[in-house]
Amino acid sequence: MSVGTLYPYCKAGEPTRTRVIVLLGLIKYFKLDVEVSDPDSHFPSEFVACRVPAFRYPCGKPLTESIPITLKLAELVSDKNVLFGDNSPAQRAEILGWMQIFNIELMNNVAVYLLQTLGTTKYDAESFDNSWKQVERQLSIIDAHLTKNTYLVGEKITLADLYCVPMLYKGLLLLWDPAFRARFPAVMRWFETVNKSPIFDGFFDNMKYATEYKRPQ
Ligand SMILES: N[C@@H](CCC(=O)N[C@@H](CS)C(=O)NCC(=O)O)C(=O)O
Repeated sequence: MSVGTLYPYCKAGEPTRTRVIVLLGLIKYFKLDVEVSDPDSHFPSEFVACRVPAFRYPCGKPLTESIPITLKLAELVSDKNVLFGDNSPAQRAEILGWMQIFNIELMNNVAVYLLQTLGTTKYDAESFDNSWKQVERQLSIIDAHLTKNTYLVGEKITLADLYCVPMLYKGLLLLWDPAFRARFPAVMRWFETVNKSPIFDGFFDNMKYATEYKRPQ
C-alpha cells in the first residue's frame, strides 16, 4: 500500500502550481510510493482550506500545507544526507527556516501582486505597493545571504534549495523584468544553478523570463 495520496491540482489538467513542483520532482526522482491524484471524492471535500498541495494518508487523515507535506515526502528518502545537508539538528532547523521565509514572507507577497496583475483579484494600490516592497525586501535579504553562500544551507543542495527555487518561478516568468532581476544577481545565480537539479526533471529548461512588466491600473 502507498504511504498516501498527493493532490497537486485544484482542477484536473491545470498547470503545475508553484508549491507542487518540488513534490512531483521528489516522487519521480526517488520513486516514492506516493499516489498522485486529480481531485476525487476525497479532495477537496475532506480538506477544509481547499488548497493544494494536499496529502491524504491511507487511513483518511489529511495533511495540509506545503512545508509539512514536503518534509513528509523528504523523510521517505532513506539517506538523510541527500536532502538534509549533514542531517544535524542545526542544518535541519536552517532548512525549515528558509522554507518558511520563501513560503510565507516571499511567496505570499508575490501572490498578492501576481493575482492583481493577472486580474484574478481586484487591483488595490495599497496592498499592491505593500506586497511589492515586501518582495523587494525579502529578495535583498536572500541575495545578501547568497552572495556569501553558494546554497541556502551548507555546502551542497538541500531540501531548502529544492523547495525554495520554485517560489521564484512565477515572479521570473511574469513579473520581474531585466532591470529588476539585475538587482539580485546572487539570487539569479542560485536559481539558475539549483533549477538544473535532476529532481526538477527539466521543468525549468525552456523557461523564458519576463521581458517587461506592466503594472495594473
Ligand atoms: N500556505 C499554503 C498555501 C497553499 C496555496 O495557496 N495554494 C494555492 C496554489 S499554489 C491554492 O491552492 N490556491 C487555491 C486556488 O487557487 O484555488 C501552503 O504552503 O501549502
